[in-house]
Amino acid sequence: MRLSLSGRSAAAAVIAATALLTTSAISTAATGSPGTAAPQRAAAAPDIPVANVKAHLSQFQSIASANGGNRAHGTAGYKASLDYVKGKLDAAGFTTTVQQFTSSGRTGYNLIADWPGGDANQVIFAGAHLDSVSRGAGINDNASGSAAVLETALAVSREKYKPTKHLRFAWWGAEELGLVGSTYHVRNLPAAERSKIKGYLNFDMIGSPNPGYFVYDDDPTIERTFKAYYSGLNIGTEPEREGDGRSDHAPFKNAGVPVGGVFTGASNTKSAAQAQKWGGTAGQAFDRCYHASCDSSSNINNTALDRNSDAVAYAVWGLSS
Ligand code: DTR
Ligand code: CA
Ligand code: ZN
Ligand code: ZN
Repeated sequence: MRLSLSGRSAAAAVIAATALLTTSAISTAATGSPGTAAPQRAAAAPDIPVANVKAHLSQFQSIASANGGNRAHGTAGYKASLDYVKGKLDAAGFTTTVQQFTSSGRTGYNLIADWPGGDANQVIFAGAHLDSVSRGAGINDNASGSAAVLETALAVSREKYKPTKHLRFAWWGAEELGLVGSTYHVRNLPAAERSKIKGYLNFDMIGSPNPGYFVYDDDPTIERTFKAYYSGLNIGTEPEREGDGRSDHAPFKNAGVPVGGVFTGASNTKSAAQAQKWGGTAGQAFDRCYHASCDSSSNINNTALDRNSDAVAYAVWGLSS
């Protein structure tokens, strides 16, 4: 079913129907046998206000500007970013845990936030790395993913959402040093806890200034969820190829956890065909400020950020209801 961009009620119908299909599919994928319970009507995800996401980006930019221009692992800018996110989540009723580790002789931190309730044996987990490179503020890479996951978690609280599955969110440290924080987390999960994670959703660079719309082609159920969302917007997507294994979903995938996510592109160049499909500028990088000092507040495409923030919520609701 193809929808125009308008027609929110029609989109809501697609979302509810797709989530219903997706929910039963993921329970099949997780258990290896058809789900026995009658599929319930999935709750439709709320719109994530892009203004709220942008406000988080502005906070992350201010934090970088006040701390030597970056939010890199082991710096005051990183710890201030983590404290900002934790403060919002604590106030919204999440159970937060700060997980400490050492990398390159410096202390690193992961922030894990659990939304109370839901089946503890079926966890839907969404994450983003919170650290930047030392060269800059890291607004697209990866304040964009961090802010979208934060605002989705806050929407869960605002909606007083009661999902069937348990919801967990994470903001990873030291991704730029080699997926250090997420690897530390997965390695320290008992196997019994790891097997409860029915999906890990990763969001790393989701607001690139010359955006593409890429969907991770790892777990098919999660991939179908994101593709259904974009088809509801009449946006064609492509499989994410630029970075297979180059972000925080990799340790989860290597441990046998179903993973997925969306991505708007880094230093690869947008082709003429992609520009035809998605707009933007052919022959230029998706993000010409990748890992550069110009990855600041102006290095974001608001439409892509809005669409992908809503994609985070769509997948979190669709896979957990
Ligand atoms: N690892 C990210 C950038 C990156 C490059 N390719 C992909 C593909 C999917 C997600 C992220 C990425 C970083 O530099 O933080
Ligand atoms: Ca939105
Ligand atoms: Zn990076
Ligand atoms: Zn990144």
